[in-house]
Amino acid sequence: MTGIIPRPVSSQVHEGWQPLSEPQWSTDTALPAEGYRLEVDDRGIRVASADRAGAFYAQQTLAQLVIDSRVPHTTIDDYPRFAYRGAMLDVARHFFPVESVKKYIDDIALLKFNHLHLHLTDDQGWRIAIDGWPRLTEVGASTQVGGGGGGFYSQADYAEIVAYAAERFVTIVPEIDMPGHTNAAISAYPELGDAPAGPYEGIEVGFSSLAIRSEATYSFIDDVVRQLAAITPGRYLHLGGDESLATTDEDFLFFIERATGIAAQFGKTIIGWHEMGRSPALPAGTIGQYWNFTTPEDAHGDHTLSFVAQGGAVIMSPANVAYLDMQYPETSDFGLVWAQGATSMREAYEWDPAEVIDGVGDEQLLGVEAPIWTETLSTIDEVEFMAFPRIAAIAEKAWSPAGGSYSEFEPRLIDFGRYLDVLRVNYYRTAEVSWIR
Ligand code: TNX
Repeated sequence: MTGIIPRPVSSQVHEGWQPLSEPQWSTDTALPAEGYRLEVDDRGIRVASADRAGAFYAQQTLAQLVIDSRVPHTTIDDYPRFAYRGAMLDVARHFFPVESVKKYIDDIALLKFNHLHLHLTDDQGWRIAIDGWPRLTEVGASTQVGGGGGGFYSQADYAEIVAYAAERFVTIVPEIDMPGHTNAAISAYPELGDAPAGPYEGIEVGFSSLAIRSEATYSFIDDVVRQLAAITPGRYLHLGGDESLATTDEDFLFFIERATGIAAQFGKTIIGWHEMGRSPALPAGTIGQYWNFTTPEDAHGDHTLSFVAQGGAVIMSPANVAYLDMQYPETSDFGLVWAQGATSMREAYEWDPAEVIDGVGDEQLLGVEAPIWTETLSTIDEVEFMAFPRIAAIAEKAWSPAGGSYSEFEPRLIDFGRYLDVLRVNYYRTAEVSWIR
């Protein structure tokens, strides 16, 4: 068992230690995509992988094995369970400058995540410049939760983030949330909305809707999605679709068919929050992102199965275990508790993505994603504080084989804490973990 945190534990026996030296790299196309073999013995350090991502992950593992410039003798065969291993950062509720996003990319790359989903728009802010729609940034980007100004990315900023991520084998997945969560866009261009909107800096959800029966809405979506597709080399575009409580059912279905139809023309695979699966008219292959609980309530499971029935797959983000903005069990100054209360380290670890929804097993799963929403988080330090260490549990769900045990995971977590200390990544020293061994 290697796991997402590879540091050796006492149950593993090592014959010896090697001084850290330049590994010998080789390509072995028989190895799985993104996988690697790392061997350390008397002869030195050898890495084989089928692709460059695998070599990068071997390097991440190796860095975590080093103690006092030495590496334990070991053989590690490692490869991912899922192709899509995501983290999500909400840059709409609070704006995070480019440098902060880069820091988070570094952070998630430690855990072999390969996608960063950027939640770019919401009621409280519009964060990406769109040519021809200057008020989106002049007005729509000027707000955030609690006030204090907002911010946005120019398309050049966005390209810089995309390039930085690519160097770490992370693909950016941009999200424009619609038809709800659109107050910022409507405050910039009132004709886009069903009701007039002013700036909003609170944390309620579900009160805004684009004007569903107006053609202007669809020219807007066409412009936004075309420009975003052009600056996004990755395969996916996320179109939201969650919590559209201010849109009637009939309008929602009409809207989803139109909006996804527009986006599909730009050659991207669409991702939507699982409510989008209410529509029976999704472009083939559309991916559903499930956010309800590990025991699905009401029709949430059925809406998710609808993506599978329409030729797509599922990304698992059950809020009660994978939402990193949920509080830890001891009180913390940050975070929310709506998803069945606080989430312990153990709870974040003890679930299986293939056992959440009947009919959504490994075959139907594209992967797993750990979102962090930022209503209560305004700096990257605070984001790290909530995300780490629980994000390591979700990374392990995404990367490692099913069936790991928490008692085996916890000692590795303690080692990981030391590694985070060295790298100056902030994390919450939850009392559940005995950080000093
Ligand atoms: C739910 S579940 C949201 C977000 C909030 C988050 C806070 C879902 C797709 N959306 O709008 O920020 O809860 O935890």
